[in-house]
Amino acid sequence: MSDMDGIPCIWMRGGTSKGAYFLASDLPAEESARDDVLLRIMGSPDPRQIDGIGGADPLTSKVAILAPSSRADADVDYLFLQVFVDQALVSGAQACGNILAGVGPAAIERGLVAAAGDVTSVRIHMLNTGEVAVAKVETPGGKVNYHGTATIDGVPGSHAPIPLMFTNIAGSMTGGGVMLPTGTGVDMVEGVACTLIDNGMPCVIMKASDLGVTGTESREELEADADLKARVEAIRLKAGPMMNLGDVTEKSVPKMTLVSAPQSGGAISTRSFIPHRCHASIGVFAAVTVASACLVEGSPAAELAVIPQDGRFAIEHPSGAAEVLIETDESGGIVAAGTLRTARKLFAGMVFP
Ligand code: NQM
Repeated sequence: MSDMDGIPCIWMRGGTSKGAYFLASDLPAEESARDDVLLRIMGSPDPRQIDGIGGADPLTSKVAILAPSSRADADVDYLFLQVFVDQALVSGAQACGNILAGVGPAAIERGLVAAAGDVTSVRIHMLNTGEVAVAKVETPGGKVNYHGTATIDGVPGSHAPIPLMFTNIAGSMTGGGVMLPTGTGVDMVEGVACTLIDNGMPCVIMKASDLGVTGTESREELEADADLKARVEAIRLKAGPMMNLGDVTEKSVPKMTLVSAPQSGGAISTRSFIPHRCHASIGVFAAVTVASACLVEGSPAAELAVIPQDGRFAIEHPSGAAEVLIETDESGGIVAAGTLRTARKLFAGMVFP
């Protein structure tokens, strides 16, 4: 690839995140060459990402790589990559349900999936975890429609709804098809009661009060609290190996979620470190995982949660709440989870590494 070669790219908001969507066939096949290209495109490492298109925030320094599906029960393969802002790191060690919201639209726009009627169901094979998500995308007249009346907290305005449904996401990264990798709902780590859990996203869930905060602080206040961040990171480094994630020093998982009693009529209130910056809202799979933790008897989240009777959990976060739908069987086991997102195509063209 010469310096003059541009790479076709769609810049899209997916849920409460923003990222660059590529076809795998437009990027170098070899991983380290691909990662070098992505670091250059985003402008990393640099806290301002001034020499790239990243937005100087982990939530706007994300990449989706799409390809024709490698399995019969899906339409498109989706690899999520987190491009670190201030480190020369590109990590596939997590999924992303927000960027996932843009995958259906991008796959249709780039011709990987044909629009089928007014609403096209896109089965997305999430390569990071191996599971399949189903997204419903409005496609009147065979074209993706982004305009509509659906709203999600953390995004101004309203857009076309993109419902996302997931099955079999327990142990997505921690393995074994189980939600609780240590086999228990409460582990003491560095003297703090934690739930080590993965129902779509590896998370460590702790009571904010056990870390000396209320859990109602703003993102900025929590990010300025160096002592809190050091304690949370010490817990994370111990929890990683306990969750079968190995040494997590250079990984963006597990996410660290502080929970407190709901403030606005939801199921529970959250503040999440992802893992070093505090999330402006909450990740999709992280929200599903927090809702799941609320159902783990005796856990820190269960002690604070108000469980909804209709399976619709409003997971409160710094800019509102994310709605998670949890379906359970007669024995209370979680069989499916879902959420509503929106996406918006912002720019399509060539990006120059
Ligand atoms: O948990 C941020 C986001 C995410 C991930 C993060 C996500 C998810 O909000 O599914 O969406 O936790 O790093 O985009």
